[in-house]
Amino acid sequence: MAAPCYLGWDFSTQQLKVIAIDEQLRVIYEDNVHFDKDLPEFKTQGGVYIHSDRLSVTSPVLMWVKALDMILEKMKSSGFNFSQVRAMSGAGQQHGSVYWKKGSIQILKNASSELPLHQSLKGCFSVSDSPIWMDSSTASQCRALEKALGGAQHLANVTGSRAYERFTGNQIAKIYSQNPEVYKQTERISLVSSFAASLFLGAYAPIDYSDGSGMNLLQIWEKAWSKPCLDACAPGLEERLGCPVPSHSVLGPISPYYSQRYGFSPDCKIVAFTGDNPASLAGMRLQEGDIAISLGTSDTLFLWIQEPTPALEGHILCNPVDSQTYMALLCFKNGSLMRERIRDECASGSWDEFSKALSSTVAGNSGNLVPRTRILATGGASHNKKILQVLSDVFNAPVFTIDTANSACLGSAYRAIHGLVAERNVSLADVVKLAPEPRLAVTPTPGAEELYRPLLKRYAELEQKVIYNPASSCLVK
Ligand code: XUL
Repeated sequence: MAAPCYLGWDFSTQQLKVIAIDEQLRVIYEDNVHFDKDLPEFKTQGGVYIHSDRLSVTSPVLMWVKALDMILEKMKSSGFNFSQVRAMSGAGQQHGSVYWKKGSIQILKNASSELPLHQSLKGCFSVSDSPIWMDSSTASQCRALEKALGGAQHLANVTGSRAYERFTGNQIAKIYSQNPEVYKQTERISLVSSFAASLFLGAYAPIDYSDGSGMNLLQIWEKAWSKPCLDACAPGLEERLGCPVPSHSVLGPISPYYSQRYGFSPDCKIVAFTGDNPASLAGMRLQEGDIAISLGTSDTLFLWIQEPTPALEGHILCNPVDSQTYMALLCFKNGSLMRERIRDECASGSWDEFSKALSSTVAGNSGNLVPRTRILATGGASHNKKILQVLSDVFNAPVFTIDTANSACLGSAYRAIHGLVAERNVSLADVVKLAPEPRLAVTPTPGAEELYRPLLKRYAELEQKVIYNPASSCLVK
């Protein structure tokens, strides 16, 4: 019998990625489908459509299904042995939502293994273009939600965040108010993560606590939907969302579609999918006291936290690997776009020039933004040592990287293993003991601290200016 393996998926903004690991946690397979390049028929840019108001941003939901068909075919033609897969989990870009039309559950359940999935599912979505995390078109819904909950701080106390435009409750409220008929025809609303799990399960997958915390709808302490929030967004929302579940839940076996079409074992388990940032927390094996920084399409900073106090900035999410604790998250929406723009404008489009310019710039911003602790870096730009050096100087802490830049994918594969044993009180840390330790990449430049400290105040002022200047799209939190 072939050695068991575990799959981790990442339905991210620009591509679909997969990783397979063996029982020793070694990566034995990696693949991806790039939406713009491999599925040009959808005509996306960076995997998305930016609409004429410049605020609405969506992705075609069928593109995600077709990408799954394509990546599975790629795996099959490269001889990947699907029968080895014991369990899988996955990640999705956070906040995005998928609207299943009435009756779709039957189509999902009975999809013919003779056909690629996207052909069977093409009539299943009441909203063909899913709003995603880059959308910022729901300012009026945000104001209404905060008002209904007695203010921004009160909403944050309940759900972990004040109202944010990309958060799913506000997106649902917009769809309901603009097109109540479409909402009425919708029997189920999934997050990108639970939508992806549904494709494998052949049934509607529940939303997990951790990704569910990015909706402005979940009471993060009680881990149940907040009735006042649901009522403020749209009628009949609770039945359209289903019950949220712990992130480590085993949702069931894989749908027969995959056994018949690709040769998966009918026993292969689907562990709840979660958001990409929560999955990265698992992939980076974050411990209390560590700070993780992910340099991707968005730049995010997150930490494991025991007793959070929700504030008006940033987000508190349920922890994806330990239901008793939380994770704090800060998100800067235009991370890689900003870096690419600076590279193009100031470094003739070359990363080498960009790195040279960085290293010739005198360090200057000793943060003390955070206590000195390990920083773990991941995401595309974490390959660039000069960028890591700036991080190390700003935070005045050593920066470590892990072997893969795909921490959400790897974390999903770890979570697949964890899901099989979590009920026996085995922690994720126990499961991933064998994984290679993060590697020290850079340490702070001596003297950097004194240089950076005075810049903090100026940075905060500039940040406020940019955030409150609607004409600027440089930095949007
Ligand atoms: C987090 C956020 C982004 C997306 C990117 O709040 O909006 O990091 O998860 O996929």
